[in-house]
Amino acid sequence: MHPPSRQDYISISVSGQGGGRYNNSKQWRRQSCWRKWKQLSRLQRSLILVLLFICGVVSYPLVTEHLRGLSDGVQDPNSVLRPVSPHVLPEPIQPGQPPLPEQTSQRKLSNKRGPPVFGNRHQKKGNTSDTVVENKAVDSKKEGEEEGVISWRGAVIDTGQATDGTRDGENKENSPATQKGTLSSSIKSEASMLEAVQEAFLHSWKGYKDFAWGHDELRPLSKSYSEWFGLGLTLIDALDTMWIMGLKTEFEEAKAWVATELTFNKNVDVNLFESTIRILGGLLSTYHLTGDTLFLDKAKDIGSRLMPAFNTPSKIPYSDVNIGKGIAHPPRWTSDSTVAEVTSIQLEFRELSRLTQEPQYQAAVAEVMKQVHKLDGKLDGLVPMFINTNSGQFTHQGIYTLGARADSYYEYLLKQWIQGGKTEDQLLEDYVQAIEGVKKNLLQKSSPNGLTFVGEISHGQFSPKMDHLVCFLPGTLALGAHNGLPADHMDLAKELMETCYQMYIQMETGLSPEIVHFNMHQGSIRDLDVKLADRHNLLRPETVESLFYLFRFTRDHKYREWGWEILQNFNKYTKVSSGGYTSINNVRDPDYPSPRDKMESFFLGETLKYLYLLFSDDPDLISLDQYVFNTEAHPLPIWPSAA
Ligand code: DMJ
Repeated sequence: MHPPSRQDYISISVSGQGGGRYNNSKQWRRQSCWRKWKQLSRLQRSLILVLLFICGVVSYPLVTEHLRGLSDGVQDPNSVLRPVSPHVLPEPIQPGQPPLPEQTSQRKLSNKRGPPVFGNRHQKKGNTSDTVVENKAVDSKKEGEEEGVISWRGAVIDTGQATDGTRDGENKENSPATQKGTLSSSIKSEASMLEAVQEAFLHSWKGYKDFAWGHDELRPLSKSYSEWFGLGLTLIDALDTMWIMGLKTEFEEAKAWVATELTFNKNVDVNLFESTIRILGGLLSTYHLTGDTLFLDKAKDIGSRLMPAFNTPSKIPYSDVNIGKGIAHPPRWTSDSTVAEVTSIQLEFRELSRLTQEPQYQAAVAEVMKQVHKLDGKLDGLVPMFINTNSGQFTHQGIYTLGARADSYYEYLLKQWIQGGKTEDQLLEDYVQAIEGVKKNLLQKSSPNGLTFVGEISHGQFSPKMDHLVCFLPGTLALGAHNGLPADHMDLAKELMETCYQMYIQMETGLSPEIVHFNMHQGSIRDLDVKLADRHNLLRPETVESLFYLFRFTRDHKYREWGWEILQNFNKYTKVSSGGYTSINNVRDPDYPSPRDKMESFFLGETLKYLYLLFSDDPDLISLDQYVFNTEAHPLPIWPSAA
């Protein structure tokens, strides 16, 4: 038995090997107080109540004085409160520089931390490797086409002009846009919000380091780990997050592991998509941020080992590759691949070609895009979920979703276009057409409150089902508007952002389930329902990802407030006292959300990174005019020709 914990989150502790149980200290305390209260006589209870009332009256002026001091402690010279010290950023760490002796992962967070100065390698002019893809992209521009103006079905899109009226970084704290919302009194300063995310990261890292070091994922309850590919997935996914958060000691420890322990010469099957977005993407991004060629060398190694996946009759890649043997294959039960998987590896392979000047990586993924562009079976630009690696045709047609198996196809259309300097018109046309397809076929309003949501089409029937995964869409739409796409993309982004937030706050834990079903009939009591099987939360990033984009482009502080609430709820319901955070089974039961004993690598790679960037006031901390995030939140440079 464990004694009740004093922590203010539900403490999940383990009694004995493998057996976890909730130790809900708050509830325990409540029950015990209530029991004692019931044992008192009526006279005793009355006396206590009178005393409490008198104390309240006497202390009222002191309390209000105290609260006033809290709100204007900086101005009031008599206030006993000290002003909140601004977040002082640390000196950047140089590649190879040893960590300072006082920096341990257990240390208290000091104010002397923050983002390092980035390598900015993409900004180097005259680097021949920068020109490989750039020239090709320029060639693709049609003759006579005006710079930055694309026409799609009669609509002229000025791609040089942000339709949200901003350039990333232009919105300053005192701009009119910032006055749209103010942080409520429950919300902290920028410094303390950043610190709260760092604490969440360090708590996760502690669990990973103590129980899963060098393995794929932490199992925080059983204080062990699980393997997927056996390649240190969490560690690699988290590298650039640590760099961005300025966690030097942790970054150096992880880098040492990459240098000495990480090998891809292993007889293991890996999923092409997952290893591309997490491992190749993570290594490329860390190379760009640090300038350390260790990460580029590792990226080349994994990139070349993944290439056998493209050796298929159709050139549409297989889902799995054995990176040791160089043999690829589809899943055992089918020769299909998932559409999102084969169309969401392009940012990474294109960047690998640009850096190495070896065109085969870019050629392989461009071929996939070319084929998918031409395929029949789309519904107004929306794609089915499966594609056959022999025939190169869509299969299992009839289901159209922005959720699982299709989601990042749409994301990568826009992002490849941005990465390449907004010159590859076909990508833009496919993206804009798909968004029109979403509006025409998938967009509906819920009842009673009229939330805009993205449903699915299943064999001609509309289904009001929306995956949490779809919550990447507000961010992507906002990014498009920022890059000159129609202003109504931004309007839609804001509406969907509200819906995604509602998917959190309407749940008893304040955390979103994996899937919701919206009500559309008149007289509905609530806007959304959750089926029993869909009540889990895997610590996914999509909503906080979109909050980050929306805040960057609007500076509306409500998005930060929403992100702050979500972080608090992760802390309350998914934090494990011995280290790490866990996926949960039931977002509707705050007393027992039923932990799953797994911390996904994207919690460190994406969720906490986006929260950190959301709370940072610095628009140059990964500027959206210089970087494009891959679908695992690893920033890759926008190619220099576009800058
Ligand atoms: C991540 O691996 C990526 O964000 C991917 O695009 C979708 N699934 C997870 C996060 O939910």
